[in-house]
Amino acid sequence: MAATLYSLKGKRVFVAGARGMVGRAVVERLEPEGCAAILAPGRDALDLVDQAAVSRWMAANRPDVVIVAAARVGGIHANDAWPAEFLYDNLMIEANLIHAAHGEGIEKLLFLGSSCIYPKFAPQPIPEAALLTGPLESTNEWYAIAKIAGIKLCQAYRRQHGADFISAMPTNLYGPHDNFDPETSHVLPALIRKAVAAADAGERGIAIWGTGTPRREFLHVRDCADALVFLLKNYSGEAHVNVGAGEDVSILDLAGMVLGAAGIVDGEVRTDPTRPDGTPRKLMDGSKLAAMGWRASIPLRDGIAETVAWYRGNRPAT
Ligand code: GFB
Repeated sequence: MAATLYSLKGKRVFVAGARGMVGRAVVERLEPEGCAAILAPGRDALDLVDQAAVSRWMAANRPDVVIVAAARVGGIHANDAWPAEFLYDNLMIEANLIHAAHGEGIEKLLFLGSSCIYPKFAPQPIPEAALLTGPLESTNEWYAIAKIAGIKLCQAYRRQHGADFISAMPTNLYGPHDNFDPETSHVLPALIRKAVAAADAGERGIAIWGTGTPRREFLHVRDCADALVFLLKNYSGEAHVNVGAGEDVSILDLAGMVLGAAGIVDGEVRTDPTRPDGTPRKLMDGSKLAAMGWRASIPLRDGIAETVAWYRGNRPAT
């Protein structure tokens, strides 16, 4: 592979969203890079929705690199139930950070989006070029539009001001420190919580939302953090880059895998078609990142087993 484009050694790196699942993994992954400082303020120290606070903080702390891993996130129900928060908070967070980064002459910024930016019926696997070629999935169009605006902000500051701002679009992420709340979480933590509860209660199965037929691609958050650091070091360009695992699975099969990991072999999965399915399929075309030399390394089964064990050891006492 060609020499690294941008070294993080000796840099002051600001991880926005450092207390979230992705931010924590990024902070951990940055450790061997020899950064001068990793700046990771929590919400109590810096409210990213507050433009004046973000500008002040950025001027006072002068990072060299900004990683925008902060966002209001949630599963299909949370997206559908709170469109105002998902649109407003995400627009404010990214606009505040990207604008302030430009104002302070930051050397490099990485913006994190989501695979839901693509049209509901995009070709599979989804190439980066599918962006803005068709209507979005209605349950998460608020979040998707905010994330599309973030990509465009990075492109606009690059075009107009020559800023080295890049965007990465990860697929559905999972791992330790995820949100396991049954109503607001994504599918994988929700299924882990249900399967562990069933195993603890000596039950043989779980109920899932929707028909179980949608297919999703899952990437372990450590793989995602590794890809983000890889992109910071090796990529500079206007186009966003997909970050995926390369394989997808039906929700029904996923439920079987989670049940097995929780210790329920050949368990029963009850579907609930009154709850939404969302996008039928969302498999990323990861060939652009693969051509640069990066591939995911944590198999889904191993990642699920690890996350089940993490949840068992870290869930709040009831
Ligand atoms: O992960 P998830 O909430 O979001 O749901 P999306 C994925 C699929 O799993 C849907 C089904 O078909 C759900 O109906 N599912 C089955 C469940 N059981 C459950 C359950 O107990 N909880 C949940 N949450 N789902 C999100 C977007 O879409 O993906 C976000 O809404 C973001 O904006 C994220 O982009 C990555 O994959 O459908």
